[in-house]
Amino acid sequence: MTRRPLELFAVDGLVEPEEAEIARTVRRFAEDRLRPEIADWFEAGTLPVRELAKEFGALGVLGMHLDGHGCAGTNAVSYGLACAELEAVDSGLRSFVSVQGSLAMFSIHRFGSDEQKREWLPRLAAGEAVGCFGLTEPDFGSNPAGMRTSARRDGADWVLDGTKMWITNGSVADVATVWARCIDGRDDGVRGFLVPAGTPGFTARPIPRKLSLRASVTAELVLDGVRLPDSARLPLATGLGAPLACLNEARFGIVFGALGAARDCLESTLDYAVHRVQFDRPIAGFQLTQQKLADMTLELGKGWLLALHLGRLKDAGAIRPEQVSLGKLNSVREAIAIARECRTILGGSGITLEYPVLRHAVNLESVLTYEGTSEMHSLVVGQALTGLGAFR
Ligand code: TGC
Ligand code: FAD
Repeated sequence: MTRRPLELFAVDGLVEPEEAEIARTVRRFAEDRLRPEIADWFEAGTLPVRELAKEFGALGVLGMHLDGHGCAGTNAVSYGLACAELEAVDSGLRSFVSVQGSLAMFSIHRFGSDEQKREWLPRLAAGEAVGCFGLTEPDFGSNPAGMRTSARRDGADWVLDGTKMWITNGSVADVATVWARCIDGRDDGVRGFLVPAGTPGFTARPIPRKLSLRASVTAELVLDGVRLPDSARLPLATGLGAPLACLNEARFGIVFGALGAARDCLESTLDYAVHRVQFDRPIAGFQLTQQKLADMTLELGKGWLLALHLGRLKDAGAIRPEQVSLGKLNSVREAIAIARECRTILGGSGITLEYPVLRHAVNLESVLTYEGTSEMHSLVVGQALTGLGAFR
């Protein structure tokens, strides 16, 4: 008889019944609807975004931690647990939900006008519209402060020029939150704009031949003289702090999400190890295998406890950005280590799509890089400890 690794940490007792019910509901959907398809989507390098968006909308996970405008209004822990259940199937699925809810919707919810909220949030929550979030540029990834995408005032309008790179959902989105540097002479601050798909001068090109996050759409956005009315500007977003505040939300989802991937690796590997026989014994019975299983269980459990703690801090309105960085750094680092170690236990079987482990491992390479690389999060923590910024 095997036990689920997280049972050893009695984590169920740390979750409220309502939170557990949300996690169970998302898990059922993930296992019944998404798990049977994911290897094919990954192999084909595709995701049926439009179809899934509506199903995620009906499930209530799009912008679930936001209030009003058709959003579910759950607490942060519930949102985190939902991210874990989705990422237990594939990081690309959690990525879709993160970008839609925590980046596109959050940017409108926090920084948008009432009119923008009314126009976009109910449709985005229902999955009738898809959103994306364009901050990164070809030459400015870790350092978005250097962005070149510009917003120039022309009469009552704005004209946007520039390129955004690696944008999740970019080529399927109905609306893009685009961050640009204002160049109207008096003001060089960063501003956010809502750019509807089909606006003249706005194009999106899918990035092909990805080896990671294959069940996710990633695109380059080009803005070539895109003319927008002032009503397309997010009125409350002034400065780089605005997009960075959105990132806190998505990074929080990853704190839980990456551990969902790690949990899936460990559970499937445990199951394999007790059935796989070598030298006339299940490989789970060898001490070296047990040491790997014990060490991975320890890191998964520690990460889960940290995630729950950060979730409680967030629900109390007391979480700081450097604490989110601690969580993202730990969860992704340990999840990747767990995925790679699990792969060794699976032997040759571990390199196929029959098992989720190598798929999770290569996905986690993207998760390690996006939403701030592990190096950036180390530097955020280093700055919080020393008071000295070491970015530049
Ligand atoms: P710095 O001078 O430190 O800050 C500028 C202003 O922003 C404020 N701030 C924050 N506010 C809220 N939350 C945070 N986490 C914040 N970090 C900084 C700060 O207080 C300041 O405000 P003010 O009022 O004084 O102006 O900025 P910096 O240029 O030194 O940069 C700091 C650094 C390196 C941490 C930041 O640039 C950074 O986080 N870089 C990483 C970039 C990143 O994470 N990009 C992610 C793009 S989106 C994405 O990857 C989506 S993937 C989604 C998916 O598919 O799941
Ligand atoms: P770089 O910033 O060039 O970094 C390269 C390496 O240099 C990294 O190891 C980095 O840590 C290191 N480095 C850089 N500066 C320093 C320093 N000061 N000290 C030490 N090391 C340093 N962006 C969006 O805006 N929206 C999205 O939806 C989105 N989705 C994405 C989806 C995928 C699949 C991927 C892969 C990326 C996505 N991104 C998105 C972009 C992502 O946020 C960036 O890739 C990330 O911020 C890193 O930027 P970069 O790739 O330009 O790497």
